Amino acid sequence: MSSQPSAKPEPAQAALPRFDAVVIGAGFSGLYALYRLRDVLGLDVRVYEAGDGVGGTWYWNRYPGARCDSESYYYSYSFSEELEQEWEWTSKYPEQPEILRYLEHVAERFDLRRDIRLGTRVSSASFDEASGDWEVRTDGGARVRARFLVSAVGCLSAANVPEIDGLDRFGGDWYHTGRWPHDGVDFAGKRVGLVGTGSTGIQAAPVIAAQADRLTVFQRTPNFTVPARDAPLAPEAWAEIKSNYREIRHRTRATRSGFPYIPVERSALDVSDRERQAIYEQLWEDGGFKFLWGSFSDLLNNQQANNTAAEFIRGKIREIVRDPEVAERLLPTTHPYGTKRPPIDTDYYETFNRENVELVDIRRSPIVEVTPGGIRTGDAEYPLDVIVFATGFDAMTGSLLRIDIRGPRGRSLAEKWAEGPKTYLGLQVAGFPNLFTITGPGSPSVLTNMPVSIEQHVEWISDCIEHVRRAGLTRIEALPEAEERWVRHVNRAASQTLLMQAESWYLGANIPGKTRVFMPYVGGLSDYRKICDKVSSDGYEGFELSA
Ligand code: N01
Repeated sequence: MSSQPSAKPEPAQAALPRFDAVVIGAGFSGLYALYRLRDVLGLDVRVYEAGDGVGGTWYWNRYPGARCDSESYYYSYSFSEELEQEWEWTSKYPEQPEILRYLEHVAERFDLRRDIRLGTRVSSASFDEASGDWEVRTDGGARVRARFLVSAVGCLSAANVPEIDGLDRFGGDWYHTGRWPHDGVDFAGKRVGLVGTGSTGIQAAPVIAAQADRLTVFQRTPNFTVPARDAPLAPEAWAEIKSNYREIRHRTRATRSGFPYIPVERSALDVSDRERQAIYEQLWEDGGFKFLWGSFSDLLNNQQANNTAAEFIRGKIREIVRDPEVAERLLPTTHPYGTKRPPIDTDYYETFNRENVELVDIRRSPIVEVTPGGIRTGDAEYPLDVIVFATGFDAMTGSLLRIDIRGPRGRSLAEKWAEGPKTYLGLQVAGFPNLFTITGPGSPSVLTNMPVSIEQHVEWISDCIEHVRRAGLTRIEALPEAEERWVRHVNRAASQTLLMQAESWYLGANIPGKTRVFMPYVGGLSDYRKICDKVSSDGYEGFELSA
């Protein structure tokens, strides 16, 4: 009689290695969560990171032109004054390699690496009611358990490669910008197709155009972009920043968006046309996000006010782009300015004055298929050697839902979020005890300068865990009614703005079939911080704490 080889029995949960907390991801948020939970609270923490290095977004997004579009001195951690004083950025908007070096430096400086397992993707996590622990499994087959599970997976990490017929038969090479080869891509002598004109495509196009033989940009939605005006940071500028860091950080925490700009209270409609034009001109010259956050207070909630900024940028496009037909194709008309995440650029519109650059309007004539030799739209076939997809991400929920997360009684997060994400404060999900989501949906996150939001979340979460432990408790879970209330509040806040008017990834509109729900909280980081602080000082109102 033959017998089947019996599968090796899995060890009982009690025999698994156990941590106080498992953190998923070692980017900006995971690194700080590890520091805070391990070095401040003294917990036993394990971090799993899918990449072969730390850095998260800045590990994966190595595409040409990748740089931060918040200014370096405030797109950084504030938790360590020593770190602030010893690190110097070379320019206003650092390039990806420099930001990655910064995060690697942080990992070294705070001796974080010893608790991070690189090249290890968390495949599932399930809550065990009997022990009150999460059991976490990795793609390599490891199993561990932990009292707390902290998601630091990032809001923009699950790459979105469009399903286009024939891509598997393409004879050249294709890449997604969020999964860029570490050795780079040599575009010299190549005919390159770039699909997507969001922040990424807008950063990449000028750099690729300067290297490639030809660049064809496939544009579905024309975008508004404002010049970054990158420049090296002179030693005097540094001295000034370093001596003012406390004030700068204080300001980032006090503003709606986490930028240190002094908030403006004026309406775009309260000034004369001449004055308004002068303000926009000055901000266009200064460059960067100040154009949105430092111009007028009502660009995102008053259509007429918004029109003034939109029309100013359209005027700039007409001025910069020499061919009027190309300029016309570049004019954004489908959404108000700032309702898709606004990019900033270096010579984006100027790129369309180059002889070797072509703009294809795929809204008018969509891509039909990828052929072995290029891309075919309804109108024509464009011969290509390389295709670059700058087509974004399954934002805010994608990276979390790619993990099979199950709460008590096996209910999955995917089921719970089938109609869109529901959270309490973007920090916890009812029905998933002891799971925390750093910059989760329902928090200001992507509408802000991310490191400021990340620090606020990590600090709130670690204070909360400390509170639970000090009280001799073991479990904290958002109450369904508190979650419902918060979800209603998030929706109401979004509906009072123009942000609902764009087909944006904030709404999930970029992913076919994704439920449309406005995911980030638009009420502003400063007020959100006060709400979170009040919840904790009221004894974690809206959460159930138990042993
Ligand atoms: O992605 P996006 P991204 N066929 O989703 C188009 C952050 N970021 O990678 O607008 C054809 O914004 C899509 O068209 P449409 C930042 O938060 C930060 O550029 O949906 N085209 C759009 O043009 C940013 O917002 C930095 O009609 C398709 C583009 O691809 C976020 O990352 C730098 C398509 C995608 O734009 C994502 O930006 C860069 C299809 N099937 C990015 N699907 C910093 O510096 C999508 N598109 C910090």
